[in-house]
Amino acid sequence: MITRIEFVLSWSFLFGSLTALPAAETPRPPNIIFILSDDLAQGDLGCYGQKLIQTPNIDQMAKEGTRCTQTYCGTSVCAPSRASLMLGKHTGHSPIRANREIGREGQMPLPQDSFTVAQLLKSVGYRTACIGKWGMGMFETTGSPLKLGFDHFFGYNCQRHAHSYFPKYLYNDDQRVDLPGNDGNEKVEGKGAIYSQNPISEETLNFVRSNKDGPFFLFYSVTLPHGSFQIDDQGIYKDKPWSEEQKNYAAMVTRLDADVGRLMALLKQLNLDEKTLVILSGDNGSSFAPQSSLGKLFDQAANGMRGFKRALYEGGLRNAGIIRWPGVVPPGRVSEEPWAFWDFLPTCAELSGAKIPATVQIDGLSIVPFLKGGSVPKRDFFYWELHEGASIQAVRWGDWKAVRNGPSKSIEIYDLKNDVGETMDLASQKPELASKAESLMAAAHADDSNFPMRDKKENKGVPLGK
Ligand SMILES: [Ca+2]
Repeated sequence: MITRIEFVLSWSFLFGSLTALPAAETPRPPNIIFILSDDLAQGDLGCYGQKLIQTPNIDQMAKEGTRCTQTYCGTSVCAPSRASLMLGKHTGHSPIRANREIGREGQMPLPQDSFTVAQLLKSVGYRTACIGKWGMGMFETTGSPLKLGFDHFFGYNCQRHAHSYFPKYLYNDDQRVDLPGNDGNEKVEGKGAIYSQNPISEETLNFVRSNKDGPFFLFYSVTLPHGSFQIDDQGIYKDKPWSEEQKNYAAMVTRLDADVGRLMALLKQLNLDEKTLVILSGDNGSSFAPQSSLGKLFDQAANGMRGFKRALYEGGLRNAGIIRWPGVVPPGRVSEEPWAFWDFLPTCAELSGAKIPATVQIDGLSIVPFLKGGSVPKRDFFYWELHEGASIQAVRWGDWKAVRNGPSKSIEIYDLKNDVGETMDLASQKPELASKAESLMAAAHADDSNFPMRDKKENKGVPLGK
């Protein structure tokens, strides 16, 4: 009879170095941080060409990782864009396809059968937190972040509440935390003792510190630089010959940058750099038009894209996309390959080994090979819709892009390869592409009685800061 020792010895003799390896370790899945900045435009950041606003920490993050020029948000306003990120669905399938106020505080909630990226990661042992702004359902509704996979919440639940950076209260989980000395004024004149980003940024650092042994998922849904354009300290912009609004906006972006820097420094300090995937993006395009006073000063036309927040032209949809994970994501890469928010959930599934339940339908594809230096997955199309005024739709396949600004409007066709500014509508020259776009839109759009297709008004964008 062979003894265990003899067996190991003979195995060792046969396979030599194989048995010299230590017992196989299960690789630990990475920590995942998604920094989602509210209304941050590509053109706000130095690494995308901004000259006047200082963003040294985010620029450094881009140098250490991959900077994407074609990261697409869910759609071009807050709540539906975030829902797409959380659910892995494009807005033809997502249950939230517009910003919808519900009652005095809160927005239309995610429904009970939602399956979020937080639920996915929690299912394999991640600690999860949403810190900043939620906007997809108050705590008593089915859309509460605490019912949808987040162990911890801190910040604003309601989008409208988040218009003030000196709010009278924030939420710690579902409990109100009063902020004495704040006026809660949503106008630019708002004042107070506690700038909301101070406790919010502290909370992100505390969450990382307390979960350093990981794995953790932090959805850092930072409200900066969304309007109202309020800041506690104009810093290096104080003496610039600019309007108060211009100084405040620049200072808000630089404040966002400083807090990203503090978070990156903490990851380094805790030795978590190589264990943590960090993605930074905006939730929709710039909140102001290139021809506005902010747009002119900060040259938001420099990227050549048409449109901004609330439109489905590229300026409303392409966001900053900076991906950092030392040792895995190649440093210094700039990529034009497109990917979209609905890819985040399946990407997290592949990274964590978590299983997406068979009953959950998603539209995204894992971009893990792209993170590691390869290409984005091949796909048939990207699709967006939005129901703020008219029901508007857009679809991209290859380098072709189609926009329809209302169900009875004609389809516009653009060649993104040669016309990123979407200036030349080719629909009359290429009717076969308009037909193709129409069939793709019809295939991607599932009817939802909450968001009937309607021709209400032209999409004109929104006033500053709204
Ligand atoms: Ca937004």
